[in-house]
Amino acid sequence: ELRHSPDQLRTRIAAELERARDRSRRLTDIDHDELVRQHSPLMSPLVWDYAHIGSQEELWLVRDVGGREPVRPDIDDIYDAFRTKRADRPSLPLLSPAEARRYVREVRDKALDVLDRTPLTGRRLVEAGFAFGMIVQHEQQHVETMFATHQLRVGAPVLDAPAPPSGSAPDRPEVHVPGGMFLMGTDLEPWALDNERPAHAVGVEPYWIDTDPVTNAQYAAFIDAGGYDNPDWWTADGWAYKNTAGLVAPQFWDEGARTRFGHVEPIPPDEPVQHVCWYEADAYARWAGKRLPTEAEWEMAARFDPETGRSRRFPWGDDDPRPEHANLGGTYLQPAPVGAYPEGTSPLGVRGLMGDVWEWTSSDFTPYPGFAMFPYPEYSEVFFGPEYKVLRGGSWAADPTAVRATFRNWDYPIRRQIFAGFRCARDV
Ligand code: AVJ
Ligand code: FE
Repeated sequence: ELRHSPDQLRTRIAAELERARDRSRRLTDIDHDELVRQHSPLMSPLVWDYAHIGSQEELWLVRDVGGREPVRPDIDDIYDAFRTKRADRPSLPLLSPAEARRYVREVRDKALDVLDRTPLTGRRLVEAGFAFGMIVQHEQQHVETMFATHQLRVGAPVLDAPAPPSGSAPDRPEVHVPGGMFLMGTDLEPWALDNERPAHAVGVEPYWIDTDPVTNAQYAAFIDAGGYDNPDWWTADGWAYKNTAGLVAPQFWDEGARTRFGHVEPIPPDEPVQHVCWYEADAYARWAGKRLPTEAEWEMAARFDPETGRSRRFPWGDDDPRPEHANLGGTYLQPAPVGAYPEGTSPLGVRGLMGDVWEWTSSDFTPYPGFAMFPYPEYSEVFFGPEYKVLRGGSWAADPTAVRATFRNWDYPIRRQIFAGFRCARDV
């Protein structure tokens, strides 16, 4: 559960570091040219992500927690995400794939040695191993970013996966949530990031929320009804962006088929739609006579237990995610059809909240009351404001260690290459 002895915690951290590395190795175990090429100006070359993972681990675990000598102080700037934007990273003097592999290995050996010698006994975040958890999550977040790069890559497929489990129709299309007070955010999750803290009571008006995320078939009905040609459904910014970018359907759809990791295939009707930007999600919702949920509404639907009045860690309870709970961890390389994870249903009866697709909310990314930046302002504080929208729940590509029902992701409303979809809500 949430409490471990220092030795259990140390074992768990070492295992999670190794699991994260297995995943990032899998996505970088490809030809040299594919690693150094820029597959899209929206993304870094994969070899940048890989060495950046090592560089952050060096900074936080080797230097900061361990107090050790720097391994490669000469490359700090190259792998500083704030210094060079993604489009310009190919022109940096990057480590070669062989050098990057050697570097991340060397850093990992030192980080594991630091882990062995760190007490992990205190109750303060740092002493309780937060920095290790932050670095595990950081690598897993870049694994998801590398999945997005792979999806944008053109050429023969290099990734394959089994088919996801089958789905089931919902009993009812929407769930009524009575509203009231609930506890949003967390003080208890040991690996929760600064923007998820602190826990605070929030009052929510009664609302309806969709039982499932919006499916490909539902989204196709919006397209067929001329949704992309009718400005009534779009905000002014959304309509302008749609026209400039020439949007006519979700990214990677073409003539009733879609391309997924190099495979051209039929579009599964019952799967949550993905690769839509916030503007498209918002327009669909208006066409459907609904709206996007606020992040408080999303979190209440995911966590609130009406019998106890308590907020759970996850829709299914307080257990860490297991494979039967949600489509997480990149197993299937796609969302599962809605209703494929009955054990992940929330107490209110809302399905598919964790995994499958990140869900756009109507909310801007802003700090909770009592927010305290930790451990550095560039993690989330510098992003607060109206230009980013919050996404919840995690995608099929997100690792279970890197999502919680309190986890807040954020991105620009034009972003489409992320594995994002949405569900709708409406007032009572
Ligand atoms: C939380 C997913 C928005 O990818 O920009 C990675 C995570 N922060 N490296 C991002 C992150 C630093 C971040 N998101
Ligand atoms: Fe990063």
